[in-house]
Order: sequence, then structure tokens, then C-alpha cells
Amino acid sequence: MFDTFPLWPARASTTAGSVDALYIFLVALAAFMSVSIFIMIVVFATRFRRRKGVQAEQIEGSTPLELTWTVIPLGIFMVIFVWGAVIYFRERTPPRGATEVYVVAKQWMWKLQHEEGQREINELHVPVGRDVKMIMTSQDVIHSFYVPAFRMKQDVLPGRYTTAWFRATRPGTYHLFCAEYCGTMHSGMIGQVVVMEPAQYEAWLGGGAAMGSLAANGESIFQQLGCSTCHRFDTQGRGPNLAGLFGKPVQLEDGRTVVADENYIRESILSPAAKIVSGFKPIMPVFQGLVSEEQLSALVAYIKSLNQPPAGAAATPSLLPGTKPQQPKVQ
Ligand code: HEC
Ligand SMILES: [Cu+2]
Repeated sequence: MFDTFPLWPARASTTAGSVDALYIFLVALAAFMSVSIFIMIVVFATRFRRRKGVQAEQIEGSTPLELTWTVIPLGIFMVIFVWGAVIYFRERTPPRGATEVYVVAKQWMWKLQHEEGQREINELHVPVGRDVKMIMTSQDVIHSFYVPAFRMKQDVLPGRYTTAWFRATRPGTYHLFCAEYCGTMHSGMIGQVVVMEPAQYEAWLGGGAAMGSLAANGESIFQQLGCSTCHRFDTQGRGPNLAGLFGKPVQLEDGRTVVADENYIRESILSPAAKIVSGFKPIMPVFQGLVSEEQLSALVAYIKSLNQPPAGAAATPSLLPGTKPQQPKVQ
């Protein structure tokens, strides 16, 4: 209905409709309340204006009245709360099997990398009708990934990953903004999201060939940095076997159990001492400052990819005992 309304941003994701519905409800409710209050002011001012012999009746407490003005607003607020919470949880929970895109924000650009290996700057190509999960971090200050047409906005913070997801419903080109003031050129930190038909998208993906997948890239970094000297795909390594780690609970030395999500893997690489895996010694070197955000994304993607046995041959990943030990080196 609002698609042709000039001030209304296009609606191009599965959540856009429900966000709009709630938004319209809130605006309508606020408008109704303001108008009612103004009408009442005028009515009472006229009705009870100063006149000889007319005096308003003073009411001292009225249980039915107080119940009414407590219960009705409470009911309305509960509706807003439940409605908002349902949308919020849906927006916050990326569906399983979503395609993943790693985002690194910096002053003043968006660097995006697809699982398949494609890299883009200030431009994100996605297929229509597929769930896309964004795993985002910043190289410097706080930014915010904002795509009005998807009704999606998520802060992007240095030092950790935040995630967001969407499923585009309509091909087209949509604005991408940074919605967190991040310095002089903040207003220039803009880009676009290009939503394509699946066939077109496949063609686009194929176009950039040659580049290996993000996970394959991560695998070579894993070897270059010497991770593979300690992390082997058997029980003989000095570090834990990382196959099947992602998404699973990890028992820590101090008795806690944490789920191995993206932020856990990130922290395990940058500052391994923060959480020591039960049964292992804190011998892993600190990689803070030695890996770039892009390398980190690739390592995370690689470790995640170890959950599925590689396509084709045996379930053993390609790098195994016998990889030559190497010292971590500065990139
Ligand atoms: C000197 C050996 C060594 C090297 C090199 C090493 N690690 Fe580790 N790593 C360990 C040990 C030991 C642990 C378990 C103790 C801990 O949590 O710090 C560990 C833990 C981890 C964990 C958490 C595992 C779990 O089961 O929860 C991850 C992820 C990880 N390392 C990734 C890497 C990556 C990526 C690299 C290369 C950039 C690397 N490691 C290099 C020894 C090493
Ligand atoms: Cu920014």
C-alpha cells in the first residue's frame, strides 16, 4: 500500500512488513491519544469556564475510575510489548542455513566478504529469497549497518562480532548507510545492497571466480600461522581438535561451559588465555595484533567449515599430521 508513497522507504525484506505494521500502530495510537487530549482540553475549558453559580464537582477518589485508567493502558502497553518482542526475537535470531557474509567496517567504508570468496567494498550483492546472515566487526570505531529497505540496523563494534540477518524479497538496489556517527566522513560511508534474481546472482558469483572460498582462504592462513602445528584432526595435538567445535558447548578449565560461537572463536584466537579449554595447558600464543580482521573472518569461516565433512573423499580434512611446524609470523 505504501510502495508508491514518496516518503516511505521501499519494503524489500521479510521483516519489513511487520516492522511497518508495528510502527504504524504506534504512530496511530500516539496520534489518537494526542488528538483526544486536545479535544478534551477544549471541551473542558469551554464547559467548565468561569460562570456565575456553576462550579465543578470535586471528586475525592474513585476506585472504578482508577482501575479503568490503569487497566486499559496496561493492556495497551502489554500488546505493544508482546508485539515488539515477537518482531525483535525474529529479527535477532538468524535462521539456520543462512548464507554468511563477513563485514568489516572502517573509517569510512564497508568491506564485505562472501562465504564463496567474493570480496566487495560498499556494495553487497545478495540473491532474492535467501536468508543472509551478516557477521560484522569494526577495525576502528563504532559503526552501524543500516539498510532502510530491509528495516534492518545493527551496530558494528570494534573487538567483537555482532550479527544480523535478512531475507530480501524484491530485486533492486537499496541504500546502505552507516547509522552511527563515526568521524569526519561519516556521511560518506554509504553503499548499496543489490538484490538479484538467483540465476543472475549465480552468474555474478561465477564472474569473480579464481578466488577460493573464504574457508579455503582461512585454511591456508591456518597453516601459515602455524595453528596446524598444535591443532590437529586427531587427539595427538597440543591443542584441541577443532573439527565439530562450532556451535557446541565447550567445557572450560574453571568449570564454566560456553558455547563456541563466532565471538568465542574470535576470542580464543586473539586472547587464548581468556578461556582455557578443560584438559589443556595455556600454551597457545596470543594472536592479537598479528591477524587482520579479514584474516580473522577467514579463520572463523574455516573453523566453522570443519563441522561438515569436506565434499567428496574421506571425512578427514586435508591438513593433517605431518604439516611442517612454523612460527606464527607478522602479516
Ligand atoms: C602452541 C600451540 C598452539 C598454536 C600455535 C595455536 N593454538 Fe589454538 N589452542 C592451543 C591450546 C593448548 C588450546 C586450548 C587451551 C586454550 O583454550 O587456550 C587452544 C585453543 C584454541 C581454540 C579453542 C578451542 C576449543 O576447543 O574451544 C581455538 C578456536 C584455537 N585454539 C584456534 C587457533 C588458531 C586459529 C590458531 C592459529 C592462528 C591457533 N589456535 C594456534 C594451542 C595452540
Ligand atoms: Cu561509520
